[in-house]
Amino acid sequence: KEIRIGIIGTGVMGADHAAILAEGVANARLVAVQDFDRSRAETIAASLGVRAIADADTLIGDPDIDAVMVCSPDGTHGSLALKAIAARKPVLVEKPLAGSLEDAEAIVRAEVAAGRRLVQVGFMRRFDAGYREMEQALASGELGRPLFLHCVHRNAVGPDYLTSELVIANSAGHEFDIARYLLDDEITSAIVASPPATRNAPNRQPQFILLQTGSGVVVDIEVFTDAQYGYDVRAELVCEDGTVALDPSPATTLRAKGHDGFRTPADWRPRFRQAYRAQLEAWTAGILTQKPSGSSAWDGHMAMLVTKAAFRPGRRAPAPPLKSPKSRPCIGETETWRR
Ligand code: ISE
Repeated sequence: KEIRIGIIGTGVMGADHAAILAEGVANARLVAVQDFDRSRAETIAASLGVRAIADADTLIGDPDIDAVMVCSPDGTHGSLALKAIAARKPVLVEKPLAGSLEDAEAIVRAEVAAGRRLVQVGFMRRFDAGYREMEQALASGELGRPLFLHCVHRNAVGPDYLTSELVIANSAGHEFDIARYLLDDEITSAIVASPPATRNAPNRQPQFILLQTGSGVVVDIEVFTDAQYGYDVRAELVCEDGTVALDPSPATTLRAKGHDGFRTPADWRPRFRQAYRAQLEAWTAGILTQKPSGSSAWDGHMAMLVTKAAFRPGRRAPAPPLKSPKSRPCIGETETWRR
């Protein structure tokens, strides 16, 4: 059986997912795209030989579409995910899950009411080979108990609309999710310190976030969306008996024009290409086997809850401990969230 997929939003990520699907993903076929910019959708549809659909509601309701990807602007994610749940269609929502925490909670509740997992959130790092190896190293027990997770997340240049708050909500959400995943633990506190805005991006400050998990692991995250030189994601997990870190270097070294090293990509797409593909494969396999993997609605909601705790105008005050997920209504209590 083949899952027929429709993509809502053909901007940077929608177009990237469409290209990966067009290259071929097992048991998946892109059949339609939609964008508020109709001509953009039509151009992509024509180049890939799929249908262009005029509006998102029609795409969700289309009987010839089995599953939906939501790649439209962040503020539209929540309502579209709710519509997909109402139509009982599996939906892969780009992060963040919704434009507000309230909307994210509504999605978790709607999914509970629907009685089955329909939502996956596009936190693709869970499918990155490097993070997977970190996970396996920790699981092997050879490193002992985790103590610190050091993270660096740098973009070359952030988009104009990015505010200090969005630096956390839009970028650091990846670290919140991967920290919860790797450590298999909830985040219980968050504080933030920020240096002044840089001359390259006067409208927003870089952010340094310090988290602690329920079992006491300390997670620090530098998020710098205007680092100029390129895309750079690092992580090192320090444990009792050793550490495991993502290896930043690609397979080759480039020597030219006075430099000896490797190129950094301009954005995240080449760095996480393998992860995006693996995420799509896992999503379609999960639909077919009815055993979903990847970030759930609950995970998407938790990333937003941590964002809220981390970002407060006064900044340095420690956040109140977040409520344990076990005490919240959550389909995670009755289902297995993890692979
Ligand atoms: C973007 O949405 C991503 O998903 C990237 O991985 C991240 O590096 C970037 O900061 C986000 O804006």
